[in-house]
Amino acid sequence: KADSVSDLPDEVRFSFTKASEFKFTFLNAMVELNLQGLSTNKEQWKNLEELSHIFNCRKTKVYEYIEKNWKNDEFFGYQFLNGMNPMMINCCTKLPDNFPVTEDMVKASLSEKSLEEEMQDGNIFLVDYKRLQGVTANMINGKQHCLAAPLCLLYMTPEEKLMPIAIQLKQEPSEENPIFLPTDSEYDWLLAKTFVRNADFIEHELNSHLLRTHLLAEVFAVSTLRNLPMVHPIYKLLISHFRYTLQINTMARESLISKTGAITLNASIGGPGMLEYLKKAVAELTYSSLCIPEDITARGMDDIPNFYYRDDGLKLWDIIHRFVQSVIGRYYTSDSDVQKDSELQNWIKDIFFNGFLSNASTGIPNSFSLVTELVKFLTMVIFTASVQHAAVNNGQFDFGGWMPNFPTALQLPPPTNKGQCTEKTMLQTFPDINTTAKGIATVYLLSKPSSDIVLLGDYKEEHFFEKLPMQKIEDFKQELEVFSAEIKVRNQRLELPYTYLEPQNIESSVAL
Ligand SMILES: *[C@@H]1O[C@H](CO)[C@@H](O)[C@H](O)[C@H]1NC(C)=O
Ligand SMILES: *[C@@H]1O[C@H](CO)[C@@H](O)[C@H](O)[C@H]1NC(C)=O
Ligand SMILES: CC(=O)N[C@H]1CO[C@H](CO)[C@@H](O)[C@@H]1O
Ligand SMILES: [Fe+2]
Repeated sequence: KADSVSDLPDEVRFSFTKASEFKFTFLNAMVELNLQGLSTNKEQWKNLEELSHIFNCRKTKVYEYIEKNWKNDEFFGYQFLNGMNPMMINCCTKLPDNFPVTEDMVKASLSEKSLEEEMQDGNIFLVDYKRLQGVTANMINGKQHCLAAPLCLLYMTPEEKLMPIAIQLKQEPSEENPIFLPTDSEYDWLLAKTFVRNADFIEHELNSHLLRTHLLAEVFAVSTLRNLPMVHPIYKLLISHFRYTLQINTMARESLISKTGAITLNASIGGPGMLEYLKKAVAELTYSSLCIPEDITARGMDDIPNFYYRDDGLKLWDIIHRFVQSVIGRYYTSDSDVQKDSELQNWIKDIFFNGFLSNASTGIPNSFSLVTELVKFLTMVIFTASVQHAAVNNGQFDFGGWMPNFPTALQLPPPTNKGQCTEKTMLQTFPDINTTAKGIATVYLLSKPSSDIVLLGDYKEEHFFEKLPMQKIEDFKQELEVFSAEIKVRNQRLELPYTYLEPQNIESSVAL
């Protein structure tokens, strides 16, 4: 019910440091990035060297890597595992009926076996943006923009490279909806991949990032503030994981997704399309998809090699789970302690009714009867607010700063035939110069850490004072440190290190 930040209670507001550093002011970001000269330039890009040249400050190592490798199929595949949105890819054991890929089409991409055999062996993967079908695309700079709802098939080669092997840009198969292949002309294939990247941008920002971390953390935060007194052990355990969440979300509603917000106006999905899309995403939200061990298994992603989001995420889930279990075990010594705690029961009911609209099929409980259920739920809450948010938030500038890799908006419709696309088509499809600049400023702002950041495990505000939970917090920190060292060793052998889930890069709450 807070329309603006001033409606929020003092204790959940930003500190002075954070407030003065962080404003969703695009002007500031544009100035910082030296882009202000572009804000009224509604021309199209004439070539990509221009983009590379104009935007040349504050590039990160990953940014530079991507600028060099964005056209590369192997890197395109890599991003489904370790890019900004590791949530979309599934193992594919049977082609969907609306994606009629034939053996002939993919023969050149496979090693020896047939597509059918590779599917049986678990080497074929699918990314399906079907939620985008029928969603209204946005008007930007007075021009109607376009959205695809692509399907993309990938193959894990014996050399452990995940390669895209077929892309269909719309859901309904037809003559005007060809299946693009790596053997097509350079620009046919590149443009098909570009539509996938734009669809991924939308899925990422609105579903993986906004809905599944920011908005859920808000649900948990509000229920905690409404139902648990400060002396309650679960309040003490959780409250630091909600630091700044209500304010950042209120600001995001005002500046990014309100009627005049940057994403509403300047990304390819905005206005009515954003709500159409979010309704679908909410309807598909389930408890098990928020619990990484279950989510990975449900997607058939247990065994695929080089999936660092999974490796690090599962490890962190376990560390958090052990920590929660040890603290909660101190206060709830039997299941009946859980059943009798009416404040706790009201807490989960509020989450169920107001956060998940009383939809029992989501799997979200509306009461707790076992200590183990409680421990799992609290693990999910802490994981969502910290680890999951870090995975989808912190690399936004790394992966989205070089616009062609993560375009916020596209202005030509998906091609309906092959052999027509040239470099010019691609440049005409990309967003205008000032739309691009706004996009860069947005992803820059959204991944710029604040100087008063609190990291996972750093319970700076001391709510607990009993010996046992204090000790468990120390143990938790220790485990995170050990894990951090393991990741560093692993990363040394990677061409592109996966750093987003290194504990010293994980903020304890959704605060950005
Ligand atoms: C781009 O510049 C034009 C003026 O040339 C302006 O009308 C438009 O609002 C700008 N678009 C964006 C996305 O900033
Ligand atoms: C309830 O959740 C299930 C599982 O996610 C979903 O299939 C169903 O559409 C949802 N119902 C509503 C009314 O959103
Ligand atoms: C917040 C923001 O960047 N809004 C811009 C989005 O685009 C419109 C025009 O399409 C501009 O007027 C806004 O300034
Ligand atoms: Fe965020």
